[in-house]
Amino acid sequence: MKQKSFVMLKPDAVLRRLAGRIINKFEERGLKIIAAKMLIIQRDLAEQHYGEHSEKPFFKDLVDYITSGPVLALVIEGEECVSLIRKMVGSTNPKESEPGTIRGDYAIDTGRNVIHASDSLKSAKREISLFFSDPEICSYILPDEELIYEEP
Ligand code: IDP
Ligand code: MG
Repeated sequence: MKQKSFVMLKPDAVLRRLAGRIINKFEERGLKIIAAKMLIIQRDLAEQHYGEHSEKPFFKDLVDYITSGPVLALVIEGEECVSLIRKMVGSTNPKESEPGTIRGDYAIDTGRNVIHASDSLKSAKREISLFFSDPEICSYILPDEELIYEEP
């Protein structure tokens, strides 16, 4: 089933000039970028986005981190892409991420783990609507979809 996921390159990824390399991994996999936006997240949006963690001891540090510089927010589309992208991203703690995953290649500390990706279809819908309006999401067909999918 075709799904949309919310992906965000965190400030460390942008400041370390890793955005191109990370986006490249999604494109090479065959996934489709259907929205993109660079922004400096305001505190209230960060607190909403990470609302499920509001009682955790790391919450303030997490909000400080995510608001510390520009992020690149993306909506990515593809078959079963929510779980597929989570696998590409790797474990929350990059020390446990496999090499070849994004965190396994580019990160060491949990508090500087370079990327966010939705953990379920429900989270994806909520997160996409926090960051993007409907007209900002582009619906289009890639010319080579039959080379990626048996039944595009
Ligand atoms: P996820 O990003 O892999 O979905 P979550 O558990 O949803 O991981 O946590 C959200 C973010 O909060 C993580 O990506 C990481 O930046 C930060 N975080 C999670 N656990 C810790 C921690 O124990 N210490 C510091 N930061 C943490
Ligand atoms: Mg999460």
